[in-house]
Amino acid sequence: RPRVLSGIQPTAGSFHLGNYLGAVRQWVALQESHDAFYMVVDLHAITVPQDPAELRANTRLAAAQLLAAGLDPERCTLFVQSHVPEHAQLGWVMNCLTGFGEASRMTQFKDKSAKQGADRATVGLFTYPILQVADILLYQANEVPVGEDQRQHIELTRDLAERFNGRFGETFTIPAPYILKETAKIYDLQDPAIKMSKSASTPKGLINLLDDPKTTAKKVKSAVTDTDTVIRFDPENKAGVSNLLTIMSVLTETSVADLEKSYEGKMYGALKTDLAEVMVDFVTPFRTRTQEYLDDPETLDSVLAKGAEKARAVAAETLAQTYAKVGFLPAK
Ligand code: AQP
Repeated sequence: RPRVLSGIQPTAGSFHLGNYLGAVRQWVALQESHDAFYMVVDLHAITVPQDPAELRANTRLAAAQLLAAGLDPERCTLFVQSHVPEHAQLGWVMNCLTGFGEASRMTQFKDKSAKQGADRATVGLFTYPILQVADILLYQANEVPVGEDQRQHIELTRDLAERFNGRFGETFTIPAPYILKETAKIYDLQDPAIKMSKSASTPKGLINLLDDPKTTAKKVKSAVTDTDTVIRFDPENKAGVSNLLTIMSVLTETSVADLEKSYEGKMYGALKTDLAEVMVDFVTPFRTRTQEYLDDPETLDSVLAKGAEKARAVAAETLAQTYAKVGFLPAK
């Protein structure tokens, strides 16, 4: 079975709809066909300041949401990044293989550091894509299911894997991004020109899966559309409506073409009302399931402990090979 690896940050508490449709939904599907490794990336979370107690709680919350979304610890390996020290260890080797200019070209860092102010951005935030390279290469992943915003980081991973293999001999699998075109980028409901994101979106533009379902319905109903009236998929000219159609299409497993047909002659309000209902039907059981996992932290922690053990077995082997290739003297 080909291997997949991906991660999600525990920073915001609730996952948002972009995280779910762009990434987590694919993770659930891929555990059936792939040898799947999924992790809560707490090392990445501290690239921006975190309250320790909140970080701990959000790490469990992220794991609970992944299980609620359908990850099955019998079918995939689910773990917390900091439980596997090899991530930081391989991260260092990858740091030493990356050019400063090469790292400086990462657009996510440029965007995020511009928002924070250059003086407040940490070196950790700057090297975060390089830690991500290590995350992926440690597991010899063939594919990495992510949203479009991560494409550049997967490219960097491929470059560094090829560089290492070229310099030290065949060591790492070259991974490919696994990005589904339809859901690669879910847009902000209030500003469909930008991606839905925990940091850039306004509360009204961001659907948090753990929001009260009434709030979710309200946000859907007040989504920005356009002054036209036709319900048609046309991302360039009708970004808001197209975003709603994408979300509806995925959640109801109906093609966009069929949706366009069924909404022929209808107003935007009809689509929004239906989507609000679909969203409520989706988030209500998701919230309940998440809470059930949170109510049983012992079981949750033991799932994560088993996951870390399975992950470490793979990660340790890759790290040992890497250290040997680099020329580190083995510890006796
Ligand atoms: N709007 C989106 N559409 C599709 N996929 C998305 N992802 C995030 N936003 C969208 C994907 O979600 C996965 C987990 O992301 P993360 O943990 O790295 O979170 P993030 O990218 O930091 O989430 P945000 O909201 O985008 O955070 P900020 O505001 O900090 O940039 C990834 O696979 C990502 O592609």
